[in-house]
Amino acid sequence: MDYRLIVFVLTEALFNVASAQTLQYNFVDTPLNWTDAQSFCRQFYTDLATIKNEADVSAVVSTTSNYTGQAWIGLYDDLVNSWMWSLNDSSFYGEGGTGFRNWVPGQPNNVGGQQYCVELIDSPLPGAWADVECSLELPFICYNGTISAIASFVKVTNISLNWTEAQRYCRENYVDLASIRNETENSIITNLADGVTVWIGLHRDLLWSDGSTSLFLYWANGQPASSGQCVTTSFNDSGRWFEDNCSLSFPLICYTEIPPNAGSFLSVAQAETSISLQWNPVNNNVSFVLQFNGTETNISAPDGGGPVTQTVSSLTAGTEYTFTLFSVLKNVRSSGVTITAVTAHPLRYIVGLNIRIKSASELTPSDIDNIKTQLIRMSGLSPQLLSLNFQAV
Ligand SMILES: [Ca+2]
Repeated sequence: MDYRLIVFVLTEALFNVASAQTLQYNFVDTPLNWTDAQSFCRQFYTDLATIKNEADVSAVVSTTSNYTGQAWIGLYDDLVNSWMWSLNDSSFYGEGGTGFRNWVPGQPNNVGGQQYCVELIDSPLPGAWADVECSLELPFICYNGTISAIASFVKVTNISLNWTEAQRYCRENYVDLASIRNETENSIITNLADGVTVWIGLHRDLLWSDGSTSLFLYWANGQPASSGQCVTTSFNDSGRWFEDNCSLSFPLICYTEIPPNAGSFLSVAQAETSISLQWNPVNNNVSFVLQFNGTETNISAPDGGGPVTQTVSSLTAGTEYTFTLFSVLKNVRSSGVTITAVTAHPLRYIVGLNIRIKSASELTPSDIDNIKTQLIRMSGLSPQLLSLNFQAV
């Protein structure tokens, strides 16, 4: 058990390092509204900045040294499309089953900028829904599995919990907080609540422009404060975040994804004038640049995956060459991986010598070494004698 814990922690640390190295942030000093900023980043980089940890915050802050205002990042608040159910089980919902809504007219309205959870109210419209702060303490309805295709729900009214605690309670004691797929289930739960306002499983998170699901948040003091549905990073507040009106114009932070290096880059064959190289694409990368002797060659991986093989020819025999291979994604290169390989030495001479050995006994290793030394001296060969064969005559 201890081992597992250590392995997990190490893996997490390694992953963070890796993720910090695969994003490169770029400060764009052209004020745009958030939507145009998103389009700009998607056209010229990968997307508006996603920030997943404090190392990313530091990397963003260090993109410019002479700007002290705010700049758009990829985080935004979508009041319509970001609602999701606590119970994540596609077989439960079927086609369209996650889309049922029964909002009170005018809701969701995100008053105060922090209404991320949903209550089912008792009045004035019994069974209608409203978005409220998740920190409210309310009774709640749990889902307790499906029997003969009928969902079963349990009312918990003897305790009032905030939404997150209610979710944990339902998951520990039943299945999850209640999901509502249609009018019928909404009526069942409204009757079960019996005049009490209760939590249901609907909630939402802020969204990242690139679809990342990071839960890391780095709000400035007093934020979020319903001051807008798009998010800036503030260069004079250690990179902390502010909600701002999406139509305001700010500079922007884009990021570029740096592709991973190819794996297992090695030389698989060496002839006198050619060297064959092989590597494995990582993350479905198909474009590579091979650099050697001051030249660069663009290489596309063949369809169907598997290792890529490239033979470099017109080389000089017996010579060491250095090869650097880059993966390329959207014109951005990986850090590169370098190997050296030597072309085959030419076969220069074959020497045959007849030596009479005056001994009937078997040769010892030291006898053989003596013979090698004498051969080298007699023939003028360099001391790279690879094999020695004896033949009785
Ligand atoms: Ca509300």
